[in-house]
Amino acid sequence: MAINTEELRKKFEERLSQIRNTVEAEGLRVEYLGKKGYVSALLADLKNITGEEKKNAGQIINDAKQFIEKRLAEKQTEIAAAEEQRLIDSAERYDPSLPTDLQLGSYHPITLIQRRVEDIFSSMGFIVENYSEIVDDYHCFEALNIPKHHPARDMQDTFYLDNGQLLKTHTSAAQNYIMEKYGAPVRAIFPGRCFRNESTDACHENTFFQLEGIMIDEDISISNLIYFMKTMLSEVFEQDITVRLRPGFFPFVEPGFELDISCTICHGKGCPSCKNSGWLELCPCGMIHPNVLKYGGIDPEKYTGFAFGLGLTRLAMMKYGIKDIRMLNSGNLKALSQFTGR
Ligand code: FA5
Repeated sequence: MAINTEELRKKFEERLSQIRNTVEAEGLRVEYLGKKGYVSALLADLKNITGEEKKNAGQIINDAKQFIEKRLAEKQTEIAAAEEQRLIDSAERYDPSLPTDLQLGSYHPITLIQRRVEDIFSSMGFIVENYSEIVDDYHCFEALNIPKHHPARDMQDTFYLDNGQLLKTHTSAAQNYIMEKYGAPVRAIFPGRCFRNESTDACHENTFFQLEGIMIDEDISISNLIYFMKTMLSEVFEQDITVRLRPGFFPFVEPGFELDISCTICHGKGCPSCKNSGWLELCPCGMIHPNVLKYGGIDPEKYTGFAFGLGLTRLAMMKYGIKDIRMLNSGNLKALSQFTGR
């Protein structure tokens, strides 16, 4: 039985000329060189012949196989070159005179600290939620037990839009949304940018970040709150830091606490970064007020929970030793890069 691969090569060439991309090229390779391909079928036929004839036929098939492999490789190179050209043709024009020694960027200290805190809470079963920067009065205040004309609003004067909405003054504005969305039990954190009509100084900005957290379940107590606060701070700082917990008033928690950190810039001695007090208010917290649970559709007879509002921007200051909070919004790459290792 004589083996002839002329027809096979001709058909292959015909098919090859129609190939336009790597996927089609791979398909053709499988069709010809795959286990069930034409070449394998020819090789299987060898068992029907013997001796010199078998040797010759084997050689012919091998030649054909090598020919196909070579032509496929050439086609792949051709496709890659065409693809590159296509990208070059479609690419935006660039200025070849731009300097080539541009420094790589780095993450902002707040992004770094936010990711760290998110990782810590995620590992403890908290979900991470996003919330809008523009909110309504109900979510920012009323659903948090702060009715109109309540004096607590004075502390959080903000920027109002013409349509009555406002730039959120605190991440607590998302509490009601999270409660309605998930019901109880729930563990969630929600970082976000906050805005306040505020005179700025070394530890106050008009635009800053907080990271809020709530945990609601049956039998949640202050001990749970303290445990999570301690865990978060020791994981963030990875060294001993001094904190203090004192009573604090927020209409949406009862009881409420102020959690202060001993200033890491002056080590508690007093400096402009901590308004010379040696302490910085960092993470107020408390047990969620029953009214707030009720507004969120959660039965306060059955469930209790804690909430905290971590000052993320201040945490970045304390973690990286940033003396003046205003530097964080300054866009000064040279200054910022000191804290992020680039
Ligand atoms: C609040 O915003 C409450 N929503 C926090 C809260 C949540 C209390 C849940 C209880 C339960 P306060 O206004 O104190 O509270 O802000 C919280 C933290 O945000 C402060 O401790 C501080 O770390 C940070 N912060 C507040 N104002 C500024 C500011 N102007 N600049 C930088 N950081 C600020």
